[in-house]
Amino acid sequence: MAVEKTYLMIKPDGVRNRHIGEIINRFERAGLSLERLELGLVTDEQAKANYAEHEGKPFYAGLISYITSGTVVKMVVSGEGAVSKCRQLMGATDPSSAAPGTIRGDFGLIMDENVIHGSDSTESAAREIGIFFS
Ligand code: D4T
Repeated sequence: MAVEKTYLMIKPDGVRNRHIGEIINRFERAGLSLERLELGLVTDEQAKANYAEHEGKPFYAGLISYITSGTVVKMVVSGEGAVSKCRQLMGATDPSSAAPGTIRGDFGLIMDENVIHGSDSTESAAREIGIFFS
């Protein structure tokens, strides 16, 4: 499998609930490497660029205000098959259907605040790394 880079972001609820260490530990234990790591806020511009595909949907405004509401952890992680490996570790988008043992299954409660974001393809990863680490 090819070595890939992916963009991950611990969302405001994950930071507020003090899950940063545990989440990063899971990626490292899975054999992935941290390439970039930054604590900070997401600007309105970055949020809109990252979630452009959801513009116009009923949950869009809430999504933008939520992701810009507090400190996040921005990360670039690399490793063999990093994109799909990270999505597996994260679990389903909706925490109520995410499997136990996944990050969202263990730490998430509701869809609107689902702990972590991860790129869904190598193309999205390149785009998102450009948005958050330009
Ligand atoms: P992200 O992009 O945050 O990693 O999530 P996913 O890739 O797993 O899921 P997504 O793009 O479909 O959703 C983005 C973000 O919007 C929230 N959301 C989503 C929501 O609040 N209501 C909804 O109905 C959907 C589909 C949760 C994640």
